Amino acid sequence: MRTKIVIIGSGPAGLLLGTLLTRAGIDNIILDRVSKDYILHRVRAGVLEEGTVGLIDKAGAGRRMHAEGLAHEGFSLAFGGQNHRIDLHALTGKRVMIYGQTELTSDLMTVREAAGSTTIYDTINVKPHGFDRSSPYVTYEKDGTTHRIDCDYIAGCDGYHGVSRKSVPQDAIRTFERVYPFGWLGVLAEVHPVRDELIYASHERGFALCSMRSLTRSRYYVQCPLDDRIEDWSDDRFWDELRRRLPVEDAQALITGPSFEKSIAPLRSFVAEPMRFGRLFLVGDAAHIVPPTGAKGLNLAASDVHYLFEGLREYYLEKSPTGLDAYSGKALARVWKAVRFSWWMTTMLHRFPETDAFSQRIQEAELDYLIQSSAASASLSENYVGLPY
Ligand code: RFL
Ligand code: PHB
Repeated sequence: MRTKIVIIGSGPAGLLLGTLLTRAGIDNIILDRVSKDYILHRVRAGVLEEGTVGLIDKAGAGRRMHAEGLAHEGFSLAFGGQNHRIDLHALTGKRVMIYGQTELTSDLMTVREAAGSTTIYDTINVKPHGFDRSSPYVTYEKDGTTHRIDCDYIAGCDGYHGVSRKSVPQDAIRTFERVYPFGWLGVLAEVHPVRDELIYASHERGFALCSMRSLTRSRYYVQCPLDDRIEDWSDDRFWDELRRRLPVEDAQALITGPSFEKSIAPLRSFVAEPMRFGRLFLVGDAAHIVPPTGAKGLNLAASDVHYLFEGLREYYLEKSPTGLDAYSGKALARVWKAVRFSWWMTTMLHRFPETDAFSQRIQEAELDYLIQSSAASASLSENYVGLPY
């Protein structure tokens, strides 16, 4: 088999890249190691930047998102028992879109299938080869047979645990990492969200986040110790803990119900440099991870896709390698700013095991400064809605 681009990974990065390429007439094949159904049930991100929304539109997959997604113009920072609204729209002229990653993935799959592009699920042992030479190819096993796809380029969109980054020689790659000493316990429940907008709450018992997927489905998180197990968290325990961390008005308004998804995610910052190795490009979580506090992971995957798609389009339609040569530098410049922002939001809003009285006061002063100073609120907002591409 031969195609122009083999995309490893059918998460948001791989699907968005594949859909944009197909629309531009550049053929591509996506390989994933899990099933379509598994991908569609992985509950993750919920907040899309305008740039991400624009790319989804460009891929022709935005119709349902615009009909069912919720455009938010602000969010609440809760601390000291009070809510403080950050007016994103007044401070930046921009909004964010609340739309679940699972819905987005489903929309992209539908558009891809309608266009007749190939996605191969349930593959084993996917391996990129020869990307340091002019004739790269990818091998994989399926139904007991080994297959080979020859291509011009390989896009490694296979997430943090994928094979692409691991295939690069150790001396060609540099990595940077920070692991945080806590996780997020998240639940989904079919209940009306406590407020119309998200609440990011800093509390002495730990961070909490009230998010949503729709007007009838809420997504809530509480900071928890890394060694906590899901079995230790009954729904009642979760709701009690969430209530304790919210301002009284929200705790009283909180509607609870049975959770239908519950999981614990560790928090980490990670960057691999560079993001290009000959004819292999790393895209999205394959190259970088951010803690979810800034809502940046999926949005960074989208901005990487933007730079790579433009580079590939220029290469095939204008015969120019300039965009591809600039990919790693451009993507990393934006990645590091989001890594900084996500680290800062995480540091400001969570309780760290080592937090002493001094650090505690510094956190309080920072939050107070943030809501008192319009310059500080504007800086937060500009990063939250997404820096320009
Ligand atoms: P994905 O989504 O991990 O997809 C990678 C795909 O590659 C496949 N794969 C392989 N395929 C073949 N061979 C192999 N060896 C393979 N290894 C892996 C996998 O099966 C999978 O299908 O990466 P991608 O596409 O880069 O997308 C990244 C986003 O999923 C991620 O950054 C976000 O979910 C992060 N995130 C958030 N991002 C936001 O922008 N806004 C948010 O509000 C937000 N909230 C979150 C989040 C992540 C969370 N968790 C669970 C860490 C909230 C949470 C709780
Ligand atoms: C979510 O809705 O899952 C979500 C929202 C905002 C974040 C992280 C996760 O910062």
